[in-house]
Amino acid sequence: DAKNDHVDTDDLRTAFALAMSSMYRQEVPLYGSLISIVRAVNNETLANSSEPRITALKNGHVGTERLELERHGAIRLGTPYELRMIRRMFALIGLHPVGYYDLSEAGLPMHATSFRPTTTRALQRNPFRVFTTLLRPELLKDGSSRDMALQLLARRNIFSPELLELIEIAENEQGGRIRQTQVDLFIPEAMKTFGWKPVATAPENIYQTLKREHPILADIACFQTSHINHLTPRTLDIASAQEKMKAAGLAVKERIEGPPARQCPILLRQTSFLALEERILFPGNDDRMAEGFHKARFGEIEERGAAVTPEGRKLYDVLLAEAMRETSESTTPDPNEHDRALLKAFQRYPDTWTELREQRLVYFTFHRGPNADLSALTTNVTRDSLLAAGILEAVPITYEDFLPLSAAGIFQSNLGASSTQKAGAAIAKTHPDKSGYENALGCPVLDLDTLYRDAQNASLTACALELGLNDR
Ligand code: OOG
Ligand code: NI
Repeated sequence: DAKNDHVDTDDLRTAFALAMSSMYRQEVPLYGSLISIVRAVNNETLANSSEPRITALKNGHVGTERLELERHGAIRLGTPYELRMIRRMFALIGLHPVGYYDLSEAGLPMHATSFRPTTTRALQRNPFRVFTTLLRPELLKDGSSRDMALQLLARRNIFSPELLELIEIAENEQGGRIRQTQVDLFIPEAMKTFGWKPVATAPENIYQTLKREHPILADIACFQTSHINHLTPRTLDIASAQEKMKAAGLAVKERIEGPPARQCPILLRQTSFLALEERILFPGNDDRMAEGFHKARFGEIEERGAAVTPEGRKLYDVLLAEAMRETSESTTPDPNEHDRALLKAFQRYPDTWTELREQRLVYFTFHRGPNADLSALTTNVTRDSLLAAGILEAVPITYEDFLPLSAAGIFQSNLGASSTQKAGAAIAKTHPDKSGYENALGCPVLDLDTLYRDAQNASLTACALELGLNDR
C-alpha cells in the first residue's frame, strides 16, 4: 500500500529545512537578501577560481546541489523537557546530537550541542544542522530572576498536541519514520515550534528584569516558541560575501570569527548582520497590550574548511589564544588589529594540503587518483607512495561542526549585552557540564572526532579493497 510508504529521511530533512528557510525569509526579509548574495558569490567562485581551497571542494564533490541547500540554524531552549522533545523530533529528520559546547567560559549561562546528520551519505544529501543551546539556570547568581524565568518556562509549551502525537506514533509504530501521508501534518506542526510569535508571555516589567539580568534570559523565557534566531547559508568566499553585504547596506558584525583567511581553509569562518529591533506586545492590565521591542534575530554566513584532528585543533586553540592575548594587551582595541595578530600567529599553521596531511593535522578521505597504471604497485606500497604515484588522491573532509568561541562571539554581538554582562557578571564562576547536558538530552552526545576518523578509515578500507591490497 503506497499510503503506508515511509518518506526517505534525507528527503524529509530537505523538506523540513526548505520550510524553515521560507518561513524565516518571510519573518526576516533581510535573510532573503543574504541568500541571494551568497548564491551569486558561490556561482562566481565555483566558475572562476582555481585556488587550492576551491579545487579541494570540487574534488570533494561538494557540488552546487549540496551548497544550494546548505544551512545551519540556531535555537535556544529553556528546559530539559524541551531539549528531549527536540531530540526526538530531530531524529525523525536524521539529525543527531554531535559534540558538546560550553558557552559559560564566554559569560553565557548556556551550553549546547549541534544536531546534524552523521553519515557521509546523509551529509552529502543535505547537511542541515541546528546549534541547540540549553539554559543553565544553576549558573545564574540572582535567585529571583532565576525563579521568574523557570516559572515562565514551566508554563509554556512549544510543541503542538498534533506534533507530540505524531512523534509518539512515528517512534512506537513506525520505527522512527514518518509516512508520506503524514508529511503535510508533520512539517507545518514542527514549524510552529520555531516560528516567531511577537506576543510576550510575560508583562513588560518582568521582561525588563530578566533582560537586565541577562538578555538571553528574556529571549528564552518570555516567548511562546523556540524561535529560530538565525539561518546561515554556506559561502565559498566569506570576504567577498561580506563586502557585498556591506555594499547592500547591511549592518555587518565588526569582524569575521574563526581562523584567518588561508590557502587551505580549516574549520569555519563566520560573520553576521546584526540582530534587528522588532516590535512586540506585552500582556498588560485589563487585557490591554503594551508595545515594546525585542532584539534577537539576525542573519549569518559561514565559510567551511577542513575538519582538523585533535592535534590540529590543539594548534588552532593555541594560536587563537596567542592572537587574543596580544590584542587584549593592546590599549587601542581595533578589529583590524585582532585580524593582524591572527594572521601573524597562524603563520605557524601549515598551509598546504600535503603538509597538513603529513603532519596529521587535517582529516582526509582517500579516493582513486588520476593514475590508472597499477604496475607501480609493489608489495611495499605505503599510503604516501600511492599518493605520490597519483594512484590515490586525498580530499580534505569538510568540518561539519561549530566552534565555541566563535559561537560566543556571534551570540554576544547580537544580544545587545552590556560589557559587564559580556564579562559574565550574571553568572557564577563556572565549568563545563557535559553530563548535565546529556542528562537533559536523555542520551550521550556523539564524539565528532570519532565520526571524522571513521569516515577517513572507511575511505582507506574501500581503496585497499579496490586496489586489491590488504588493509595495512
Ligand atoms: C547561537 C550562536 C552560535 C554559531 O554559528 O556558532 C551559532 C545563538 O545565538 O543562539 O549559531
Ligand atoms: Ni550560527
